[in-house]
Amino acid sequence: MRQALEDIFPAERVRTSPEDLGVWGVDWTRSFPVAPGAVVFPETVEEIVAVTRLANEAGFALVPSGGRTGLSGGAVASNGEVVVSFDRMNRVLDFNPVDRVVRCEAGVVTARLQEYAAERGLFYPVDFASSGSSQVGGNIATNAGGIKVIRYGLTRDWIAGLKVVTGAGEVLDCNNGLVKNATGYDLRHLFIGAEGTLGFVVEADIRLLEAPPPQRVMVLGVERISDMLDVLRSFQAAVTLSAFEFFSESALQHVLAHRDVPRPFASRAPYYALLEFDAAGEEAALETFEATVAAGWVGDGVVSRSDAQAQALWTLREGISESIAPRTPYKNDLSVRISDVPEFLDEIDRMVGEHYPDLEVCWYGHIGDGNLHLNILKPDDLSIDAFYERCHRISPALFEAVRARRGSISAEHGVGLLKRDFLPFSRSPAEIALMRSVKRVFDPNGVMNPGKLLADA
Ligand code: 2HG
Ligand code: ZN
Repeated sequence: MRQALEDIFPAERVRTSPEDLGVWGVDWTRSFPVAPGAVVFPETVEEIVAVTRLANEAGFALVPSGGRTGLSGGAVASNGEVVVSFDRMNRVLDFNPVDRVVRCEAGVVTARLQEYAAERGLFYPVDFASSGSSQVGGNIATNAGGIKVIRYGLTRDWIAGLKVVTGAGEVLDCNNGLVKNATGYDLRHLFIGAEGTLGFVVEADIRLLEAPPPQRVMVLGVERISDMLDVLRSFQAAVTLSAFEFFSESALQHVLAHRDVPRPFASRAPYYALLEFDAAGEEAALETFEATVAAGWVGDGVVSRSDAQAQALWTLREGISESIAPRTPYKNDLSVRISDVPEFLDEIDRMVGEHYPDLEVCWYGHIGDGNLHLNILKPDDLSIDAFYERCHRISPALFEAVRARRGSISAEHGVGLLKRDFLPFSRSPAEIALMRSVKRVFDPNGVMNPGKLLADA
């Protein structure tokens, strides 16, 4: 295989050392075997076409690899696959200020795209804690969401065009940055969220928008989760929200132990809401805060007085995932309709409490989008395998509760390997059969990220 790969790539861009395979063969998950056959670093679309054709002829599999910040194993190579890293395809190719569209290669790091926009007085609004490492190709492959979805939507909403290489090695230019295009099936949207199972996203046309006005961040202590939506509704009526997030006291304690940031205020609450809104609405926000206190929904609160304080408040939310990572959590990324969130959260919280009274549960997430991250933390004296085995016993009941509310078993992290066997809880047999048929159209020999999203047929 190495020889055939070296016919396409210079030797230094084909790596097979155990150290390199260990780095590029895995994402932020830690529960899957890591065993790629090689890692290659293309620099051109032609090289990606060539390696895809080779995979079809020689019968090996390919795993597309971006910033490897995924949490569902979508970029893990466990079976001798060739990992195709986009680390060297990280150029911004073009920017048109009239269209406000930037064309970039898939390996551009999300934070770099955000900076590129800011340098032009514009804004790329998709944002999350891992934006300093994640790449736009990976964001597109998972239709990444993050912390500003309530105002700006998902990655999908900002993609004006895609260049892809299909699993058969064909290059497609989908939508070409157009605003309007009524010419039939929009193949671009099939590749967004496909987790690399149909082909490679190699370039993207990404829309930017005008820079937002100054923002304020507010953190509120909320006594009952059932009051969270009343708080959301009150603020939605008063200010223009850019974010409405939540976290539990237990999640907060991990960030405080891990990062050099203070508590938002002295008093404790079981839950906290974090809001970001246009600064012009500050007075209205303070009045709304008083009203939510008077209603008994909110105990205490704080509003940012400086950018540094806003950042420190955001750290309380964005720092959670990293601060609990050493406890190798059993992770879930669930969504239900926003109106169903309080009952759903109560139901799951009760279920977890009954089954695992001895385990620590951290709740946080994008509650304003109906997206909850449930993390159960491993006790130090339990092995990782024994812990996951214990947690997985509850997965069917958990996902049954999701199905009962017609929710999603993966709101934003993707299905990958982690949620693959549970896909039928969110998608019908007819849908899954159609997804398989779509995969066969674009990837007839099944070389693209096999075993991810859909179990091998
Ligand atoms: C977040 O919202 C990320 O912080 C990570 O989606 C969630 O670690 C998680 O479960
Ligand atoms: Zn999230």
